[in-house]
Amino acid sequence: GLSDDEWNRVLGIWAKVEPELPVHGQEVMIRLFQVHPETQERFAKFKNLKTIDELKSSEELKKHGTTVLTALGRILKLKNNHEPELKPLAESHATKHKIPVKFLEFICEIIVKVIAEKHPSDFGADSQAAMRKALELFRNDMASKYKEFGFQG
Ligand code: HE6
Repeated sequence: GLSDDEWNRVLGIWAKVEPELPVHGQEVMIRLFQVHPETQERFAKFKNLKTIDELKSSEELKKHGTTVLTALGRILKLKNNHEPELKPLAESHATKHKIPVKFLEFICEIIVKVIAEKHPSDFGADSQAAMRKALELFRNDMASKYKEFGFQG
């Protein structure tokens, strides 16, 4: 798990992200689709958005980015006790969307980069390391829940 200091760093930067969650969420989704186009294919409602302009002007994509980061924020705030919140997310992503753990790795890496770009003076090396650790915990626990739901990920 993470130390108290590490959780304080994670939740401290998250408090700066939250007032502009839709902007961060939109950027994360667009970046995910650009860097890993195979992830975009998983979304029936987004796979037809071809150009960067189409991605940027999609209110639905912005809304989805907000949904994703809201869910992640809830999980982070539960620190090491995220099981009840994580379980339904693991279930839908394992059995319904069938999203490989690799794709979760992709989005986690992009989340760190987007936060680092938007908050350069509040997200130093120690905070980035703490966030990476929190996201790794999230992914590992998603991966083990995936297995419980019979998805190898
Ligand atoms: Fe997904 N997702 N997601 N997801 N998701 C979500 C929270 C998805 C995610 C990573 C989702 C995904 C494909 C997520 C999804 C729907 C992810 C919520 C709350 C919902 C929802 O309630 O609608 C992470 C890290 C978090 C917190 C891919 C690819 C990745 C990497 C759908 C295809 C799909 C859907 O609704 O179809």
